[in-house]
Amino acid sequence: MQRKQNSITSSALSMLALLFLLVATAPGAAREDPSNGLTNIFAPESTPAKSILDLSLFVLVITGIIFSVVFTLLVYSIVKFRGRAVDAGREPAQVYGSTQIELAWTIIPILIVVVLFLATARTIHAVQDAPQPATALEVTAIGHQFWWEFRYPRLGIVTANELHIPVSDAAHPTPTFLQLFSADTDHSFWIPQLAGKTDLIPNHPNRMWMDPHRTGIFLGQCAQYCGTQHAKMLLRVSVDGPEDFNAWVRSQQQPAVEDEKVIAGRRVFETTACINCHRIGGTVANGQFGPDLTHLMSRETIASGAAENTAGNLRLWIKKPEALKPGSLMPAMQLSDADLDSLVGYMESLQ
Ligand code: HEC
Ligand SMILES: [Cu+2]
Repeated sequence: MQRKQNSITSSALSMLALLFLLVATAPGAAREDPSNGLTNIFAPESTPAKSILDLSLFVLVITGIIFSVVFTLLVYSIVKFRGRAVDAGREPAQVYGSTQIELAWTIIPILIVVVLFLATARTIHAVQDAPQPATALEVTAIGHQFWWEFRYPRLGIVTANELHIPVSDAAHPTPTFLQLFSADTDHSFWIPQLAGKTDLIPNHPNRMWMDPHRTGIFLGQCAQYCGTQHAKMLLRVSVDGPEDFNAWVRSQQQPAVEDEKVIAGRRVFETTACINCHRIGGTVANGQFGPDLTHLMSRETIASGAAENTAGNLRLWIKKPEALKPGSLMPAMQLSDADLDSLVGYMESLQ
């Protein structure tokens, strides 16, 4: 009996230690460099992400206190009132009811729940009902199996997978407000350091916003299972300084570069099914099913972060999308090696 109680106590103690370790070590990861492929919910860089972290820490502290109080009382009772040899065969003292104690353990939990409810409601209101300032950038994000489409309606830009937004400081707030749509099934937009998760649901536009406080690359991931290649549906947000952002906008607004040297590749593109699925500004290619390729080479990755945007990967991708992303909705087109080479040359001219 004694041994059993000890083992219960020690396993409960080790759980407490584990919980403490988790909480204590997690912020240590905040120093990670975002470009190494990791992201971190404990290092918010934008107002909504910060409000969510603050609320979670507040809830964690309150529940942590409850846990410690209950746990201490539990250990105390187990030790103090354990069965002793001298008590064998005797019944313990019988205690019936205590109005004071009953009131205390009814009212205190109700108060705690009310406090948690109010704190949560306040954060939800601050995040969801934030007014959109006139200086805000508007972006429409559309989830596709298995890539992201980004449209900037006021700027006339369409791009894919890599979102560019301006940094926002207190003196010149330029938050980004996103409208979220889906072209097929449910997806979820989540950049942990910038904002909470928001789902993209067919026929049900959702909204979210973020105001990044520093420049850099922020990574995220589709957070709602949407099919075979859900895991290779990465999000890459480049938060640019005002000048970089304006330069990016100007270059994206240009039609595709026309280069005589790659005319052969362009002909292959325009005479195969590529144009049914892809748009290239200023050409006959006007497909909507796949990513806009007008400025393909301005992106660092292809296929939603599945591979780096290099000539070798582009060739492999066009030859056999399965090799980089099994289950992707781009078909292998069975092109000859010569056609492939000229096609890749054309793709590389799309600056
Ligand atoms: C049936 C429609 C379809 C056809 C035909 C098609 N593609 Fe695609 N393509 C897609 C889809 C869908 C994606 C996105 C795949 C993903 O990331 O899961 C894609 C992605 C790409 C990408 C990567 C773009 C990026 O930014 O990630 C390139 C490059 C590309 N296609 C080139 C081509 C070329 C060249 C052809 C013709 C030989 C072609 N595609 C034919 C549907 C198509
Ligand atoms: Cu998805």
